[in-house]
Amino acid sequence: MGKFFSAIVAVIALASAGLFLSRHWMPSPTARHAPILDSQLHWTLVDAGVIFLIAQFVLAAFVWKFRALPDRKTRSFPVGVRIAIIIAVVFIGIELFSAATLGRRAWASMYDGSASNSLQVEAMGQQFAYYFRYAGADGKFGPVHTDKINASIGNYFGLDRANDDASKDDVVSAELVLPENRPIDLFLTAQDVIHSFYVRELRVQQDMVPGMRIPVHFTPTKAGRYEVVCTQLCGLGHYRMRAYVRIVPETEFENWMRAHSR
Ligand SMILES: [Cu+2]
Repeated sequence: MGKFFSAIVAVIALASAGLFLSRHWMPSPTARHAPILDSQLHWTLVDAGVIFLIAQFVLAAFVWKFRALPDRKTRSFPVGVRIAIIIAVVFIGIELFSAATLGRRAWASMYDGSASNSLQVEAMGQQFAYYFRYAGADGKFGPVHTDKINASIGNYFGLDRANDDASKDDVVSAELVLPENRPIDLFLTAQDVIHSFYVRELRVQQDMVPGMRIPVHFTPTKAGRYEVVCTQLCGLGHYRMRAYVRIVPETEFENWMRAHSR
């Protein structure tokens, strides 16, 4: 029986590794920072995968070698704890080292400083939809008045267009339209509970937190229509919380903006 369990452990470990290697799990990227993020993800999985396989094979070997036999007695292994601690410290050290080198670069590619020619857009999550806001011709977002938020009249951001000059030309849309090859500063917030903004192709995944305005920076590189999904369980309608981001050539973006300006 011990030999059988040992073989099962090894087979499950190999099958899981095989499943991981059998295909490329992410869709092809459409943002400039994607290669660095993909390489970070790749090495994290390789690292975790190698440790996983070693641990499973050691487990299988122990089950094989020390399985119960009629004349076998239980023995203690006094230095075992010390060896386990050394192994844990080495592995945690490797993880921290990769986070401080590769991981820091990947993080910086999305969160460090914005470009001077960037387009600024706000994204707001609410149960269970996304809304996006552009500053309009004046380049200024109008102030938000939370008491004026009213979905029934389409005032998702709580704007006071009658009294705030900067709000007058703000463009609000349920679809996120972005120009190709231009740096984007996307400011994420939420109205009610924590949501998230995830676009697989853009390699952008960031929580949207009520009361916070979290910036992410990226440059879309390939025109197309991609799904934005919420990856934080945010209520009963979470499964249907999604929007689309449409990446278009610069001139098409300008036309769209003109058509939606007020
Ligand atoms: Cu949500």
